[in-house]
Amino acid sequence: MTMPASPRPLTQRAAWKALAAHHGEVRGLHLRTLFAEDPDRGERLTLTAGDLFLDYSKHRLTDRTLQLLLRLAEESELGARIQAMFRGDRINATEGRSVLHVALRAPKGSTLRVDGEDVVPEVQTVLEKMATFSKQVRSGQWKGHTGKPIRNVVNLGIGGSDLGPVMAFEALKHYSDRHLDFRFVSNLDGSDFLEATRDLDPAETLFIVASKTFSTLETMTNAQTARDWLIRGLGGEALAVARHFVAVSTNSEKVSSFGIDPANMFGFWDWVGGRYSMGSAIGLSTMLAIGPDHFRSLLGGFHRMDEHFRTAPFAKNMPVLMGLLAIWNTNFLGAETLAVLPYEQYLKRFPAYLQQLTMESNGKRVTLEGQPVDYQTGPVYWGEPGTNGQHSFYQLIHQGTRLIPCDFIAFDHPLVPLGRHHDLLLANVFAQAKALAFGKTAEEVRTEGTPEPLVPHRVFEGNRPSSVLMAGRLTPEVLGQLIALYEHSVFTQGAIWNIDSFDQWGVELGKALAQAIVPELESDPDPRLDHDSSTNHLIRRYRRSKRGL
Ligand code: G6Q
Repeated sequence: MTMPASPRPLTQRAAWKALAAHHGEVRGLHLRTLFAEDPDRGERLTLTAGDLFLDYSKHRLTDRTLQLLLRLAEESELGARIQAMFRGDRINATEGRSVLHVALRAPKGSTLRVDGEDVVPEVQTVLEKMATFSKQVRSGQWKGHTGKPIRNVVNLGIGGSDLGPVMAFEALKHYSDRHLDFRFVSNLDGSDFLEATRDLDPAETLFIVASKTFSTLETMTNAQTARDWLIRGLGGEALAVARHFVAVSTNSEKVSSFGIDPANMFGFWDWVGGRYSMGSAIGLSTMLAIGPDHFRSLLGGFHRMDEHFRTAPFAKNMPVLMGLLAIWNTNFLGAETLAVLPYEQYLKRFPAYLQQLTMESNGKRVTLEGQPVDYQTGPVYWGEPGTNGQHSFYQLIHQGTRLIPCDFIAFDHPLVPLGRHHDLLLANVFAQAKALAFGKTAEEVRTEGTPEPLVPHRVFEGNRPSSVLMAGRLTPEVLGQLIALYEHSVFTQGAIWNIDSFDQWGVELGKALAQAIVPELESDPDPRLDHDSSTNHLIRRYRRSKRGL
């Protein structure tokens, strides 16, 4: 296992100690005061990177805070870690793997090496194969077993092989070919498959089995069910599989033993982590939906942010800054979660996508050296599109007892203008961020003539931090930049916490236990159960109920 040399333990770094002391000095400061004392704050504490604009002025920090956070990044050797990633070092130490999703979006002709071998040409070859296939399907040239063109595409995948494709499909629907219908099946629960396929004609349906390992229980179970469904629907023709199934995987042996022609397999590599894979062949459904040119623009957007992250000085580096804001809010202000609030309905699956990216990456409790951390790591990311959330959970953000930093995401232009909708939408973004920061004092509430007993209920304390992230409009290129921004912010946080942001051992235990329990649920004679009393009882109860007892 290769382990990069680590800097001094986090809480012993000079900048960390200075931040802890500094927090004691500024904890009482209210955003009202910070803004009153610095009239230019709202213009000054902003940053542009590529097509993205970030207003971070409504965070509870001073220039000194920023200075110390930037020093913390230096002391954490963030620069060296960024270089190590781009150099193809095996920075995923516990799995001994390089972490090179940036190679997926590197332009033709550039070079990124893994073990001395330039991986960019293979990436480009797969992209070209995807493009050829996409054009055939989109034009109707690719025919199903009975000679009909494909009308429906069903992606079978889970986790990193599902969340990126679903999110990107929803986000870029505006650019998609509306003649094709896209469905995404991930859950082991059979109702997911049944609902997704109930109105589809097998003769017009293409399944993409998206699985890096081609051994994931959920995806393989769904793929088997899909195979049966297809063969049943096409009159028992096993040959039909060849025209209706393609695979995205790193495992060609398993793909061919499933019955998929390796010619219809789109490969990727073990240096692409599942949750970082939507720019690889895992994005095949995205390319089928929006076409190869838009897919290239999406990759171009990713690359633009990759380059910004790699080259911009930390003080002007948007992902670094966002990562540092998360560190400040999590480790010093004590925030436990972060709400992602896109004011763009097409981004409705973006918070779910980010949950995996952020929480699977930074939900770790030991350092790279295996020592328990003595500080908090990854916050809980969650969210829903605005304005919907305003009519539900925003109450707690405004007046609850917890501190919940928010990322508002909005666009200057709607994809399709419709009356006054966009001005009304944007007014709400600005108003929410303002209300969270400045609130409403008791005096202000009284001035409005509020009866005294109601005054405490109508006071908004304010001082709730938020970022406002904006771009011109939601294009494939902008989406690429937005995702890469969060990816690299996650990297920044992980580097400072000195954890492995690229493994996910935490998902293993439950999987292994489930494998052991399956035969206990399926066996005919009552099995001997050696679990704890709760698990034993749950299994017995389920077995009884299943038999109608
Ligand atoms: C992501 C995780 C995980 C993975 C799924 C699907 O980083 O590794 O979510 O993507 O378990 O794995 P397969 O693609 O191998 O089916």
